[in-house]
Amino acid sequence: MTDTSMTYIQFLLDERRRLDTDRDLTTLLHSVATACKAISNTLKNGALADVLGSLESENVQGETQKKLDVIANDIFLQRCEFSGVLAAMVSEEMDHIYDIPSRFPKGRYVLLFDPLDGSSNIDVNVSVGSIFSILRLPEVPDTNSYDAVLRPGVEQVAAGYALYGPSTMLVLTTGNGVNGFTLDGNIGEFRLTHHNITIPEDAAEFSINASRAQWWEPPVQRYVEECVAGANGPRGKYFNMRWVASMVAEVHRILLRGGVFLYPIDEKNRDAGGKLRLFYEANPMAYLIEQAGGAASTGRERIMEIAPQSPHQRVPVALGSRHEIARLERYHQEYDAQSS
Ligand code: P6P
Repeated sequence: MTDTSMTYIQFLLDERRRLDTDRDLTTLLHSVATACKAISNTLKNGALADVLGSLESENVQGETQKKLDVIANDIFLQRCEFSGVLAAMVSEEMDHIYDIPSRFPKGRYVLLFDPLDGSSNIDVNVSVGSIFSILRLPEVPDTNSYDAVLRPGVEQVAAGYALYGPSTMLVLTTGNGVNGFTLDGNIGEFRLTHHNITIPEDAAEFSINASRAQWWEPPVQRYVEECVAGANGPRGKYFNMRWVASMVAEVHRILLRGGVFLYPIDEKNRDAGGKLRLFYEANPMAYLIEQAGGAASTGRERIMEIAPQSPHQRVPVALGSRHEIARLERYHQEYDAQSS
């Protein structure tokens, strides 16, 4: 019986005892949580702390960096390199793979992360998050090259996110289900509040940036139009729509009450491969959604089976309640069969 007042580190130690989890993974997951607590603390003062606004710089994605993008990235680097169990880190905010400084021991783990997802929401005080994915290499590499870390999502050993919302939460999977923890400000620790999160198989909400409708492929247009048609349409029921422009907030809502999140490939982003990044957005969220009983697809293939070609690769994303994703995949199959 899991004690829901259990702290995050107690939960990790309990999992390690019950499931013989690798000690180094426990160490790394503790370091990640510490980084998320530090970021939460930095965010909460907002404009009072002079950390809002943008920098002159752009990241590897060609996106203008927010001050907090860089601050959050530095917090992840400092808090996690110290763990002594990492071979390298890959961040949305860094062009190149981050080698662990020689003053720290190295290990077999690779941490892939988006330090502050949805940061365009920061200046208007809307929820943002941090997303992380963890791979374990066969051995400690002498030198780091991206080749060593270009592994498919099915090889993740852990993934999760921190959601900096009305409360700060950390949601985690190590391949044994999904559990949610809420930051207790009184003790400065995450405490287990959402044990064994299971996503509803059906949905009554969909999330998509509807301003891009003119560029969607027909199967996506069909799916969304049927949702909008509601009770008088083919679905025979009403759907609500949500778009927070913060993937972490969308995925969290979907994990707790069902739904689908779609960022499909479209005429405008096709050359880039889509909008969301495989390594530190799509794969970790896909792992969480699948572990909670949902599905995560590009519309045509399982996200976690994609063989990565580059560390900042973008992919189409459709994830959420299993029955909805199956329907969307069927629409893509029918469209592709008709087109060919
Ligand atoms: P758009 C944030 O930049 C992000 O990567 C996701 O968190 C979010 O779901 C999406 O992009 C928002 O995209 O096109 O609405 O700005």
